[in-house]
Amino acid sequence: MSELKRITLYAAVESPFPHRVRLALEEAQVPYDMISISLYDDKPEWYAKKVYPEAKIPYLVYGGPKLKPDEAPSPDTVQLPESLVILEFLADILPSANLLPADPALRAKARLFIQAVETKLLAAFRGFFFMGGSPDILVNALEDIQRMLPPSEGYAVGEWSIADAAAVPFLMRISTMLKMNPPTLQEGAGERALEALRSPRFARLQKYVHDNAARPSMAKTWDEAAVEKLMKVRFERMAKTKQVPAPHV
Ligand SMILES: N[C@@H](CCC(=O)N[C@@H](CS)C(=O)NCC(=O)O)C(=O)O
Repeated sequence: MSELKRITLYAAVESPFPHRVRLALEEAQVPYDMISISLYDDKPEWYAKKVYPEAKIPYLVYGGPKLKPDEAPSPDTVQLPESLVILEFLADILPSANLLPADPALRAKARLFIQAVETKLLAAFRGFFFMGGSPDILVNALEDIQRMLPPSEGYAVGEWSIADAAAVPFLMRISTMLKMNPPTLQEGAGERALEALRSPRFARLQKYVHDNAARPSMAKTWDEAAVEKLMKVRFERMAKTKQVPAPHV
């Protein structure tokens, strides 16, 4: 394997998309520099100007020297947006970390799981939490995800993989956000969703989240207080302005 280059990740602790990438980096046990980007009103101007014109996170730079926060990465580095593309890139450059299984059938299964997360789970997450949709939207999507897990134990495709990195940042935030009972939800919707998720019907998904939460990669990357703080501000703003958020979270 060629020598590993420096990895720099632009991220924010509260956001699920960069959380995916951090989980994979921690699981691979490779060093990386993280440059924190404040989101929304506080987003630094230099980020769009010097780093990524769309100004979203995550953004990964592979190669080059250590970067100061407001410095432009060198053009001869690999620079990638999009959390799922970054996860695949990490699996490719870090083959010994087994971020994806070697078996083609299991790799395909991992990608199907990721696709279900990106389409069904994210749509339900937005529909329920941000657009005041019914609890069934969330419960049905979570049932779809649960159904794709191995029956009694193990991660999405057996051993831990980037399929788990894709899903678990959202699953962790769903529990946290339900406990907050956001003002954007329909009356009683939060309690109904929470009751369903805590019921035996979701025993397998509960075990899956618990097993992921117990991994050192989660301990190093999950900051529930930071997530709560940011989401509280966002929910209050949405409830006040009845603003439907852009298609990101
Ligand atoms: N599809 C992208 C979504 C990235 C995304 O929407 N990130 C949000 C934070 S969670 C963001 O940067 N929002 C700030 C903005 O759009 O101004 C991915 O998977 O990386």
